[in-house]
Amino acid sequence: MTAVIDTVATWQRDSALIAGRWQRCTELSTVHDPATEQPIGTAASAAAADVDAAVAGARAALPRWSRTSSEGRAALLDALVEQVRLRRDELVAATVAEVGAPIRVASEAHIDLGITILSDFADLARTYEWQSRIGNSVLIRRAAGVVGAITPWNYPFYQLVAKVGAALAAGCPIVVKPAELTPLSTYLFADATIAAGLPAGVFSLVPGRGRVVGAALASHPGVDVVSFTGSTGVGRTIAVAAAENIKRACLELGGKSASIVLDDADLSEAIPASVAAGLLNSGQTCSAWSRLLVPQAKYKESLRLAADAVDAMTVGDPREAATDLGPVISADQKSSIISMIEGAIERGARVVRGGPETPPGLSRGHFVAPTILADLPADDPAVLDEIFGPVIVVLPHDGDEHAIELANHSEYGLAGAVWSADVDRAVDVASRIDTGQMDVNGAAFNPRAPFGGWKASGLGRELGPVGLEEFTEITSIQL
Ligand code: TXE
Repeated sequence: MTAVIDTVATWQRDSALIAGRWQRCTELSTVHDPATEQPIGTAASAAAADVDAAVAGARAALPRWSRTSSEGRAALLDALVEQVRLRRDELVAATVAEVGAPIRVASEAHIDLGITILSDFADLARTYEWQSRIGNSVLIRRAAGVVGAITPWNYPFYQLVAKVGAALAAGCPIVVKPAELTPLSTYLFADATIAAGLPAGVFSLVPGRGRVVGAALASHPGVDVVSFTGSTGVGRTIAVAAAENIKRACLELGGKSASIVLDDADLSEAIPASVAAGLLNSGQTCSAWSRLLVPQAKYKESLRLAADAVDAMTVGDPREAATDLGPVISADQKSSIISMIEGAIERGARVVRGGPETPPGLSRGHFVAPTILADLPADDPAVLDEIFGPVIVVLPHDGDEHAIELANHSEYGLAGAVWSADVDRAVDVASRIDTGQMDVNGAAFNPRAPFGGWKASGLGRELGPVGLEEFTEITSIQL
């Protein structure tokens, strides 16, 4: 694996992909490696006029692409999957370099999972029932138009393919703006779209600043659906811009998901698995289980197991195969995480592991120690606010009803977990949490299960048929 990384030089890109052609941009931005703080590449920083041109190209592609048979779209998606697979190692290397994700996490959770999702959309394009009947009506699902996608830096490739796969399967051309901090994997994906023979304008890439390119895309009258993953604050401004143009906004926003351990659960399984999931990608995962709710009678034992799980983790160079946790994305992100940890300590938190100090030997790079906080009241900001770093707060509960109450005491509702020896009991608890997804006893990821949030976690769903439908409109024809 290390050899793959070593072969990669810097990535120098200066263009936007507009209407099937690379067009040079005058302004560039530098991409840095969060583990070394060194520059690793260059990306274009496009202007609002580039968004106009990309949207025009996408609109020109719409009539043909939306009327291409679903089999034809599926075949092109298959070709795209193949081209992405050819670039798999370079995509992993780019993800390690631009996100700071450890190579194992970059391989499995970013790239291989992303490829699974993309190939699932190829299958779905083939098998989805585009027509259904209700009484004397035929309901036809049709492409909703041009999609504008704005992606974040935490899982740049995964978020990209979740949007692109659904849009292309639905027959929608898509214009993508990746996060400024992590555009490199999206450039590699753009190369794959060209090699796969996607028609001009079906996929466009306009890298640049959120307030310039992202804002222009969100408010563009030529965009029919905006699909955004990022902060709740920016999501709100995008929803307003979309509403002004009466267009749909699909928003995947923040989270503060709870892993609920019931009193009959196997702690030795539930606690390490919850800690691993909560800290995955340095906790920069919207669905991270950043709250761990454990039985009051087993609070002490749970904290000990959580501490053991952290002690078993290796924090450091993401290029090393043994590394579990890399840096966080930026100096800004690090200082926001540290100040949230410090605030919690000032308010009386017990630091079970980690804390605000930089881990020894890791002063270069944006490293934050994996942190477990305990003894905080249920209303503490560290319990309620998304920290988006490697920090888990542990709270004791007095039983199932109290655990449900605590889990639902959040402005967010994206994901979560329940652990119990009794699956029916776990499902009953899971079905009472106001959240888009719940996993029972560490269940496997399902690429067809709708993913998305309640409350401030967003609007709409991604993945599978429900995700595809976000990019469709219905025409009902009465016979
Ligand atoms: O996100 P932003 P930031 C949360 C997490 C994190 C916080 C801040 O809590 O600590 O957000 O991260 C683009 N119009 N999440 O500031 O700004 C931007 O260029 C249109 C959770 O980096 O929301 C990027 O492409 N677009 C999350 C994208 O929005 C705009 C993932 C996300 O950046 C824009 C990331 C504007 N006015 C952060 N301003 C998740 N749900 O997974 C910025 N952007």
